Amino acid sequence: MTTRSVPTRPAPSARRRALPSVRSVFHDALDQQLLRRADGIADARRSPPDVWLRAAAAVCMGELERRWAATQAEDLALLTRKRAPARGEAPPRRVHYLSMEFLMGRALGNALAALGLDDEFRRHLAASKLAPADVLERERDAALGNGGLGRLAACFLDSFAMLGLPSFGYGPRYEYGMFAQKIVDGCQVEEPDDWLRGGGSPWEVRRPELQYEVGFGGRVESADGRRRWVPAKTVLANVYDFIVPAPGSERVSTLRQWRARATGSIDFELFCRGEHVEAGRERIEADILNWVLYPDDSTPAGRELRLKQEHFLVSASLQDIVQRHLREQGRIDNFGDKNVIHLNDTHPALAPVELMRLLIDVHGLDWDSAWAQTHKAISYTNHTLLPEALETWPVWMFESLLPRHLEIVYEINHLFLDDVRRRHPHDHDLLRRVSLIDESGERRVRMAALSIVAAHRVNGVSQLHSQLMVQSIFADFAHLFPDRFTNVTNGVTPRRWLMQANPGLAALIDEQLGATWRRDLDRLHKLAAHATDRRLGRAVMKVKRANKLRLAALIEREVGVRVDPDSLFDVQVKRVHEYKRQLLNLMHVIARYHAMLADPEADWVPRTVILAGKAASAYRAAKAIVRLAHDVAAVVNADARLRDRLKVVFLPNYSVSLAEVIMPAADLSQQISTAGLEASGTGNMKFALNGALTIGTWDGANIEMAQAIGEEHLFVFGLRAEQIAQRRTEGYQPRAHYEHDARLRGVIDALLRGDFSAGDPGRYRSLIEPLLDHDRYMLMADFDDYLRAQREVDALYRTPARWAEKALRNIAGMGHFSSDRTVRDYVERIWSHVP
Ligand code: 26Q
Repeated sequence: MTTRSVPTRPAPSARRRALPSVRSVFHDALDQQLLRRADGIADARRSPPDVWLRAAAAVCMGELERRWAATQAEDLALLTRKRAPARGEAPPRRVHYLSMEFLMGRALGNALAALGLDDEFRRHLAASKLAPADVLERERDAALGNGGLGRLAACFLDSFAMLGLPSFGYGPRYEYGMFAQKIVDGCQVEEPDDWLRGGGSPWEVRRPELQYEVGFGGRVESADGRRRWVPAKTVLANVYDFIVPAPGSERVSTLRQWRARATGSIDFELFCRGEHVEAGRERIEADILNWVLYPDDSTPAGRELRLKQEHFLVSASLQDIVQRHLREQGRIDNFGDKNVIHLNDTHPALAPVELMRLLIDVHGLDWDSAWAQTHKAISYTNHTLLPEALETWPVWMFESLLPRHLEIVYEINHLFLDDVRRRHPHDHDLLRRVSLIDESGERRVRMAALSIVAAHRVNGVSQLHSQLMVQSIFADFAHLFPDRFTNVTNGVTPRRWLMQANPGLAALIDEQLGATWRRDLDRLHKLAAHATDRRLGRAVMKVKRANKLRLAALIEREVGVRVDPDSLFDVQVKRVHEYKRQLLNLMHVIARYHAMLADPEADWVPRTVILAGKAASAYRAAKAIVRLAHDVAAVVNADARLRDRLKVVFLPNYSVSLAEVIMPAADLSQQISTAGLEASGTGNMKFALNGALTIGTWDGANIEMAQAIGEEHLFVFGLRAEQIAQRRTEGYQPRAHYEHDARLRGVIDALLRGDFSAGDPGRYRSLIEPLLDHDRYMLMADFDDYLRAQREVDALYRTPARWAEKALRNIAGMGHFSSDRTVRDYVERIWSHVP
């Protein structure tokens, strides 16, 4: 076993280059764009901020492309150098991060900061009487992801650039990203997110010289003892690169996105017969692959189009990787020594199968050599323990779409099960449980089993999650391959989530510590020594108040509710899912409402409860929760007896850019999932990094945050994962909580009576009644302790100096949760490891 490292430092020559040319070009490019606007018809339709946006992006692109070429040249030199590695030094590998999702958000702010052009930009705009935000906010989010998993991939690209890691991200170029959420009469309505309209993204670099064919369907032939796939249909895969820079690094990282195109043109004969739609069928079929990002409702629909999309991503990416490898190395038999292929969940789990097919059928390796290279290259991250969320595909569908791939899956399974049988000769049930084919009903291919067998490393995303993973869903595999499983706790990029989103706080930290924390987030720990400094505490709260004013203005603009910036901003923003328990949050709001009405003269701490998040379109309970948030808000916000001391706001269309405004303005961060179910969470990190205090369960990364910050500086409540499991085995009876707790009874009765149903009493029956019988996510069990923790929150908020001290301790503890650290951990524990 050898340990090899992936280099993560930019070459010194790259660091020295300065940027005078960019600055001078800046002015000219802007002027040109503005002139064209005056003259041109197309540009006349754009507003000045839109013109500035395109102009600034164009200027950045010039420099980004230069850096991209330099980065590629350096990587090439590094990966092809002839010199043998010195003792202890390791041969380099390139990391390929395959993901169906990259939730990038906006790019201009990041690019300007990374290229050191933000001051210049501000000065130019000032002359036109514009603020940077006027322009930055015109950019549409690239929302090609659902939530945490997709945003994590985007944070990793940022850290790849920062660390100078030779790498490529690979993803699909969806024409419609995460749907836009509209609220109509309190209900979520989904609208397509046409993010490319009006001229497309200014950040894409089309690379026409690269093009691959991706096959579907057909049959498998044998010739000269070799198997050969003859697809029934092929589509072309075209490349759109997205370049990601980082401040203080000349190195950039790349997101390579694939777009499907028809191989042929229209069927002219059909066209001439007037059958226009039929004539264009091939083009439309190819196009459909690019249309939409599938929503995560944690119950994969198993739709054929999704499998096609996954295969399209994987096949195009692997052809690109193999071709680059051959160009650089001139041989295929060292593929796994030079390349990492990382699977972001099982969505790209066809990668090992496609790689085997390419190595054997196309490049002539024998099975064993191909498998050795594949196993060296593949690693896999799991992001969920919910068994119903594990991806499987019906064998018949797999076979009709990917016949050769199914043969390879069968052969991998055959060899794997032979090995298991040898090691556990009498355990027939074990074979059934670990088989890559689920034979319990309709035969299905298990993508997680495939990923584990193929990968040399499998990781979870927080300590608890990684531990539960090997004890629960993957227990059999962990016994078979004890060394394969590891943990890498998630992180977030401090560039976007602190420096860019909260420049006021960043400047304050600079004043206190100097600027070195910007390159090494661990240095934030030095703030702890100043946590009781009253002046600093006041300064932190002053920045917070300015951020709250900004959010308050946004709230008034978006939903027409006026909120008190001096109230406690209590925030829960994330995908809406039952296990995340937005309903528990609303139950607290109702209990508080009842308590305030019962004692209106008491000295209540004013609160603004802010929620945002999307529900998957087919997920009825989640949609009901969104509606309930609106119904509760309508009642509470209109009740004059509260004298504005409680407000509830649901902000529609949660997105990366909305998060950038919300996170810096939060006082309280709600991270209240049922313990054991939130793999990690990353919103929790963004909040704490911005000085919010967490009210949370002992779950996911909350635990490690509590350990880093000091448990006494968070509001921890609720059953722990092992207690949850114990309750379930004992026979959990939620109704007993209802019977014993008058406040809980008050809340449930009010919901069932229709107090929050606008004259439609049955509206929430199907959401609430199950709480009394099964309460799968144990809201009833945690309700009392949640209210206790909420009282502690109120008590602390009454003493601003103590609150500020804790806010500082939270920030100080967050150094560990930079995605730079996460990526270093991946390099060390996973990507440097060659079995
Ligand atoms: C699968 C098949 C078909 C259609 C959709 C999907 C699908 C898509 C997205 C399934 C799951 C997802 C997304 C999962 C996700 O975001 N998980 C989150 O990952 C974060 C990063 O590791 C964690 O912090 C969160 O705890 C976890 O919920």
